[in-house]
Amino acid sequence: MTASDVLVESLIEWGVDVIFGFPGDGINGVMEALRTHQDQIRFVQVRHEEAAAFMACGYAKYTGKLGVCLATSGPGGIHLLNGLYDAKMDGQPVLAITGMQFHDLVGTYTQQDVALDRLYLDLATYNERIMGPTHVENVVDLAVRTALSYRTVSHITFPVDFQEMSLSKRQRSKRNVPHHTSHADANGAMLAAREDLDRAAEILNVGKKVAILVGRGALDARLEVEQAAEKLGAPVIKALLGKGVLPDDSPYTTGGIGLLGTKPSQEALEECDTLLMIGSSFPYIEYLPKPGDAQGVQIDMDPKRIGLRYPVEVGLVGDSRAVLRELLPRLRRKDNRSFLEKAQKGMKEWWKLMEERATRRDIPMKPQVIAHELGKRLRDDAIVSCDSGTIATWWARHIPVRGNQMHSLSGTLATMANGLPYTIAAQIAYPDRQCVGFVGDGGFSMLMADFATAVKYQLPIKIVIVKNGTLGQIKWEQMVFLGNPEFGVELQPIDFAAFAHACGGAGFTAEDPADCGRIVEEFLNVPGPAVLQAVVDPLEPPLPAKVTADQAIKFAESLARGEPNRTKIALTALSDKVRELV
Ligand SMILES: Cc1cc2nc3c(=O)[nH]c(=O)nc-3n(C[C@H](O)[C@H](O)[C@H](O)COP(=O)(O)OP(=O)(O)OC[C@H]3O[C@@H](n4cnc5c(N)ncnc54)[C@H](O)[C@@H]3O)c2cc1C
Ligand SMILES: Cc1ncc(C[n+]2csc(CCOP(=O)(O)OP(=O)(O)O)c2C)c(N)n1
Ligand SMILES: [Mg+2]
Repeated sequence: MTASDVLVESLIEWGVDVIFGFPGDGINGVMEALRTHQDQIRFVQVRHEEAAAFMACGYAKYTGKLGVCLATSGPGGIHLLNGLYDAKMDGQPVLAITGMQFHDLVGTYTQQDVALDRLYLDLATYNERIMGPTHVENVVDLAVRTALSYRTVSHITFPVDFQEMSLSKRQRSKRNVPHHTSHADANGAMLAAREDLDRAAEILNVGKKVAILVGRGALDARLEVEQAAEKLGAPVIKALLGKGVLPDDSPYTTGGIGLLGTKPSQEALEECDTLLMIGSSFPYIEYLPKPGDAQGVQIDMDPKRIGLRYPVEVGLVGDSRAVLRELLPRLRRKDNRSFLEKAQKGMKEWWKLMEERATRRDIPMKPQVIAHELGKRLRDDAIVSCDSGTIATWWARHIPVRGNQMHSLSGTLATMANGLPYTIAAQIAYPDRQCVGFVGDGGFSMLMADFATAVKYQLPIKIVIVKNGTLGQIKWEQMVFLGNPEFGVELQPIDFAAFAHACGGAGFTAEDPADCGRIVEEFLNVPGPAVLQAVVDPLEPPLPAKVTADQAIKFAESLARGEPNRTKIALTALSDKVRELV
């Protein structure tokens, strides 16, 4: 038995059945153990290690289980970094396994001699270098347990000569008793103190206009959130990673908040006298009530995060569902429903506005049209992964959550390029669910080679690429936040449908709103992996629900200072809401 066998068998005992990675001479000992255990653990070979790390993160997000990725020494381990930071910042349990040079050549300027454990110091909560074959078992157990219990990233780096060393050849140190660690599950049952629950209930019962802000920490508490909203007559505002907490046809939710949020969400937060935050670290604090304007209660599993974004009166530490179950019997049903009713009325108008924007017949097609045509055709079990860009706005607003769909993107890191790998990971975790990516032309092209991975493993993923020929989000930021003309954002066009064909998948193109729905239908029903490029108007601005005077002034300045597309933008944007302000 080799040290790598110990590693792989420990992972199998922890219930790991898939590893995303890319081989190399620094990790070939582990590759051999994966080869000999392939009936119990699947190795998914990617085309770029960054994609493997995103896949591990997406896998963790959609299953709640540990995601595992693997890379060789030096460059391989370096490539993993962005995806691993995505996992760390969105609180996902991921284990990274990397190779290292021969243990007695480390630190000698030998080839690929990168001290990955030192490189990962800021990243990994558990971060160890294997010191010999008998070290493996202890290190793997603690790495896995740390990632799972702290919902974070662990890293093991493994000198290549140790990887293939036989256990019997190596003497165990005197104090290392064999098999002294364990894989026993240990799910924390942290629950808020009774007096804190009583105080929280008091605040919520007194409040006249209670707003609830939910995030990804409430994804498993849909029923309890609904019950709290019903009792408190409170609109439920969803931070982006909490998009799936309530379906968008729930009478309680006002949808998203922030730049890509809804007007009723913003108004509810502006007007509430009491705020209940459940499993959210929503970072745009300018959208929260002004400190002191509302009484605050916060439920969060992580005690460090209580009072992080809003000065709450009471913090309830624990799992959202467990805490809400304790809190609900303490809440009285409010007779006055006017705050919720106002939000519901606002949402009727909001959905009407969204429908108007998404059913326009202009050519070039508006990006909202493709989101809308896709959203209404998705199955109730769809898993939708988005990327960073203006696509996030179209997805947030025009792809409503239905049934038991799951939706995610890179939230706190807000990186591009995760959409495709997340979709691949979702399809591997759930072979029978509909797995769809909604990405930009910039983000997709960063890791597009991994579309071939979907073809290789016959994963019927569906990737919608919103092709606007530009890094749209940045273009608008240059104009609206800084008042500058766009610069450095144009993209050399790629025919993504032809690319999909070249990889062995199916490729579709939609350009005209008149047949967009039919093409989306055909695309979703094609059996294997497919790409649909939707050619859209690059000049459609992702407008905030309420445009501020400063944004409007900056926007006007950018046009005046020589924005190259100013005439066309004036025609597009000025015909829209911005005209009122510029
Ligand atoms: C292009 C782009 C634009 C964006 N624009 C917006 C925007 O306009 N609006 C927006 O909302 N977001 C936006 N985001 C995302 C944003 O950056 C944040 O990632 C997101 O708002 C955070 O959502 P969250 O609060 O659900 O998750 P997090 O910030 O990750 O917070 C989750 C919280 O839940 C806690 N938790 C976890 N599990 C549990 C549990 N079981 N029980 C209790 N607590 C738990 C965690 O400790 C954490 O405090 C954007 C992202 C991109 C890429
Ligand atoms: C790795 C990375 N690089 C740069 C950025 C900054 N950024 C955010 S959105 C964006 C543009 C995305 O362009 P595209 O994928 O085409 O989507 P669009 O905005 O056009 O819809 C950029 C460059 C980022 N978030 N991540
Ligand atoms: Mg783009």
